[in-house]
Amino acid sequence: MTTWLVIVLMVNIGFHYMLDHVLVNSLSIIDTKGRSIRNDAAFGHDGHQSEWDVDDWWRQTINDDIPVSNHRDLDASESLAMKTSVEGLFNTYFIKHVRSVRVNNDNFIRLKRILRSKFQDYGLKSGLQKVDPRIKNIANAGHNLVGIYPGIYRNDSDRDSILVIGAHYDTVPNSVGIEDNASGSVAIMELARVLHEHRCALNMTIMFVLFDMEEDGLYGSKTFVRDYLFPVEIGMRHVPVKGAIVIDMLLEYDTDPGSQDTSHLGPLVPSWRESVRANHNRADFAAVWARRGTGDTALYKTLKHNWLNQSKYKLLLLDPPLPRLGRQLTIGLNNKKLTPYKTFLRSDHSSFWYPHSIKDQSIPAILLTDLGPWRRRVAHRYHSSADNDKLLTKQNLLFLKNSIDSLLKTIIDMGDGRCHPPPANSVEAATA
Ligand SMILES: *[C@@H]1O[C@H](CO)[C@@H](O)[C@H](O)[C@H]1NC(C)=O
Ligand SMILES: *[C@@H]1O[C@H](CO)[C@@H](O)[C@H](O)[C@H]1NC(C)=O
Ligand SMILES: *[C@@H]1O[C@H](CO)[C@@H](O)[C@H](O)[C@H]1NC(C)=O
Ligand SMILES: *[C@H]1O[C@H](CO)[C@@H](O)[C@H](O)[C@H]1NC(C)=O
Repeated sequence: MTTWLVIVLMVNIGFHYMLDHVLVNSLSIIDTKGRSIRNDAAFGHDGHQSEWDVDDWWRQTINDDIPVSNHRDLDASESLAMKTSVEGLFNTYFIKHVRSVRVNNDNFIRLKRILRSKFQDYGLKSGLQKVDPRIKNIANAGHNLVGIYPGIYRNDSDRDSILVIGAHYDTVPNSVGIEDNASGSVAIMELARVLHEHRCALNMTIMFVLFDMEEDGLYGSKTFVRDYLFPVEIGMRHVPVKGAIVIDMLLEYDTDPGSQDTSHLGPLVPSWRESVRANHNRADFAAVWARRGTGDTALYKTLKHNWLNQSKYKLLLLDPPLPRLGRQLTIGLNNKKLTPYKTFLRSDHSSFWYPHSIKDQSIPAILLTDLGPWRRRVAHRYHSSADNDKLLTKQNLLFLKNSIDSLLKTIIDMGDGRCHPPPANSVEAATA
């Protein structure tokens, strides 16, 4: 989660009414008039699409300046860990290093190469999209790692659609960021692996993205939405985006009464506070952040419908009354009433809510999170060196696994998936 914010809220009640009925049942992209965005004009293209080639566009927009790792980068123990446990995923990729373009960049580059080659092993079309920070004192570029799991209609843009599943893989400079946000990154790698291993045929394309530079101001996700998702997939290929599920911190689970603090978010979403209170303030749930009355709600409902073991692992909605479309989110920190709600913009999902320079459009997007910064055992570790492997308890790993399984079920449900048993020699993911 980032504490940095450029996005400013703006009140513009005038836009609200016309969207209500349009958005509730819609998971596709809408503009301020409630139309699906299918016209080139919005993107400055002339509408001719006969000659373009997806691979060409991929080459132009997704930078390949860090090559795939050769497999020597992965030693045998790492590969084994990969195959046998969710905990192994943390060990393989994330435990050892701070991941920030501000420090240790060589290690981070090495990790980027390894993860990219893993995406390729999983049959994903993968690439690293350069993120130009343009911030003082950052010498190194960031890279979003994109991996596309093609749906059966990937080459037929009239029938294809896209679901983005994203998480940031960078950390603040002083932390290995096990919670924040290796946990979300692990979920991405595992979802990709399992879809591949089960040869799932989906009627929509899944775009897995590991965002860089979240901690520097959501730069990675902004770059992805602005420079790739909108101009290429929506503008050129005309493929509707069903939504984005962003995972940021998804590890901490605590059944002790009083383990969930509601003092910060509670006043903003009283209905959520009530349900937590009724459960003696236990931190035994995953949370979804969504804009009330938008396509976000439908995404949440689909996730909830597919959520596993709900009596043990709850899924709770926080849906503050935020302005709904991009432009409405752009002004308004000035408005004192809305200022407290800015906290709901502090991860990569808000780059889809407010697609940066494409002012009137918005993509349904939800954040899936454990609310770590407001959870007893995490609060004092947040953004510090104490966000480390001590959080990899069996209880936490089982919670993460349940979330990954639930996300998988959601993806297969949304894409009407047909999956196969894995090959006999593979090992199913299991937690320690
Ligand atoms: C789409 O077309 C490309 C190039 O012809 C091909 O390699 C790929 O397998 C096709 N993908 C699907 C999902 O049909
Ligand atoms: C969670 O649900 C799955 C699928 O229904 C089941 O196999 C598993 O045993 C459950 N786990 C727990 C901890 O209840
Ligand atoms: C894909 O599957 C979903 C869920 O069954 C269905 O609603 C949708 O119409 C299907 N889309 C296509 C293009 O077949
Ligand atoms: C994920 O990690 C970063 C810090 O490493 C943090 O700024 C961001 O707020 C985290 N996301 C959530 C949902 O906490």
